[in-house]
Amino acid sequence: MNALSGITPRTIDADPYPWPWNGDLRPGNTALIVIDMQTDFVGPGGYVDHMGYDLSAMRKPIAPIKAVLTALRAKGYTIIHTREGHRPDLADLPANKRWRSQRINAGIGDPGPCGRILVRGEKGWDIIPELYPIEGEVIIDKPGKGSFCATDLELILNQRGIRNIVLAGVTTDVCVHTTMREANDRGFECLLLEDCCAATDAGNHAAAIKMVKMQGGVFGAVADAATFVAQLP
Ligand code: C5J
Repeated sequence: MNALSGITPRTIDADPYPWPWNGDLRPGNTALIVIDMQTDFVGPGGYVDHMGYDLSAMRKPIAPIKAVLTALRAKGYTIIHTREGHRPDLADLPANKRWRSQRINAGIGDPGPCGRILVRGEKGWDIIPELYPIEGEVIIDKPGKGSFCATDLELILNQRGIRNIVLAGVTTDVCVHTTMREANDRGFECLLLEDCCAATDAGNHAAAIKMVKMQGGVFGAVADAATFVAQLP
């Protein structure tokens, strides 16, 4: 029994501690957030492709995320997907974000083979077919890197009684990390699934994973998809 809560602990083998901290892991209090698995980030002709990064690295998490989705759907866990993107009139696009993207030939709002880059409603902005949400799953449209900024994510998590968040998606060092930090500061208990994430730079991916685990798990803990699925209550 867990001294803190009186429950029989259920945890996942994770680094640097068995997750979650209090052993209270159930479908009723745990959500998976799949971050920005959009064509613009992992598909040909999208935003990341325009910037010239290696798409094969960005696509590696698709299979493990799919396995995690299948397991969580079967057990009734809450599943949330996010999409980074802007209004067609770009009223929610900070001028400096646009300027930086234009400097590297991936101007947000500019036309491309998948439609206007990172604009809501365009082909490139939507979630890839392999991981498309099914009925009943929550989709959060966010204008920024963090999933809590200018969205109703926190309200939805609180309405559902979610205390534990499992993170997957891209990119490890940007939107996944920002979301994890935002969630951690709000008191959510976070687990990052290492092989369900990717970054445009392999060194940044590794550093982002390392950062989570420092100081005893300063932002939470890290596990892999196979361990998570095998040990999921
Ligand atoms: C970036 C993201 N990297 N989803 N967005 O611009 O990480």
